[in-house]
Amino acid sequence: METKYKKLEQTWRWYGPNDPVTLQDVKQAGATGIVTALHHIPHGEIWPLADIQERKSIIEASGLTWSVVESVPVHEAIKTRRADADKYIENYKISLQNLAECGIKTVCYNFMPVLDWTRTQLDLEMTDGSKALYFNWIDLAVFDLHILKRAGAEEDYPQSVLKRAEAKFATLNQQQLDDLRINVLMGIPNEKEIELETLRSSINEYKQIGFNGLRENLVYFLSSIAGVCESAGIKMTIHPDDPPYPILGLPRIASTIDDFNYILKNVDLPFNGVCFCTGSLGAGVDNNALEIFNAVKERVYFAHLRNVTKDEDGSFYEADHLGGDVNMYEIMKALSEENALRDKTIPFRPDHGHQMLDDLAKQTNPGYSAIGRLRGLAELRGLEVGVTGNY
Ligand code: DNO
Repeated sequence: METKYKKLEQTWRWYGPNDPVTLQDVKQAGATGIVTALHHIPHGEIWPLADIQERKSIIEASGLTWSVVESVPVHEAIKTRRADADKYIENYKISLQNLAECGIKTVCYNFMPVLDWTRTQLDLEMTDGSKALYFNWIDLAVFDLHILKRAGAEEDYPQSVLKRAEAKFATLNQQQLDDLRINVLMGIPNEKEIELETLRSSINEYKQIGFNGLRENLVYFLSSIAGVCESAGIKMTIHPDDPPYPILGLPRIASTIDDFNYILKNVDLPFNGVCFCTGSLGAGVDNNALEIFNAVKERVYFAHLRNVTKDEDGSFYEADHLGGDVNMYEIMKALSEENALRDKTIPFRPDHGHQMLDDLAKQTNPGYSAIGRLRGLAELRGLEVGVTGNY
């Protein structure tokens, strides 16, 4: 059937050769593009051409393509604009040039202080026995007050949360507190772990910077890399804060429609784009993911599709891709309309997935086991055919 639509590019996050999910598995799931990064290179160092080429050939030898880099991490010195920020920005520019030389031109990054995405539990059992990632305000408050012991933390929570946190803390044993600490501090597989001490000193550093300062630092970073991106054809896509509100006293600047408008308008060039993540945005009680998409759609160069179910205090768990609070049907329609206008197809990946079936007995990366994502991709792919008629 003739339609104006073309298919979105179906991609899959792969953590590299150590990922328990193999490239062959990815092919069986039906994705054609790979989203990956050189996780072995410490944040801030240059990504050598040879390492990029090696990774690219491994991917291509399996008949797949490396479509998106997620992420080239932004060093903390840049986010905080320390005295040596410019040195790290220069390194970043060289990494981008090296990637462009290998034909890899869509880059995802985030500007979240210290911690990347944050959850308090990684195995919340669903009624069907599968396991999901969970962010619970009560547990975060327990971490903040009793593990991190942040000065002034109690001022950041409503009385009702503080009360419930105290009651919960009284029931937890040392093992449970250790698990909570590990979950909150958990980072990206194969990358350096954050220690409590580092988190404490970063919190102090960001206190001086604040919301406006962090925004300015992002604009400075984007303005500094603009020339390289525009001339090499790189598209930068900022990942929304996850969750999309301040936690642990740290500022957040990529959480709301106003934030994205600010980011795009202040460096108003095509390279400056957004990774549209329905799960991160959907966790904001005041966010409407579709409204945000419509506001920024011309600059969306990558999409993460996943769903969340929130409760009244803003805690949320990761729902099935076609379940939860985000209306994925509306999102898929809007994304497909935008994609129809593009020369270059928009890549999306099924973001996270429940740990289910055989994966329940396996060692998996939280959110990134194979079968839950396979289910997500299959559902999203079917949804796309349904909304576009592009069979
Ligand atoms: C979590 C991911 C994030 C994301 C980075 C992008 O599953 O969506 O870790 O990769 O924030 O820089």
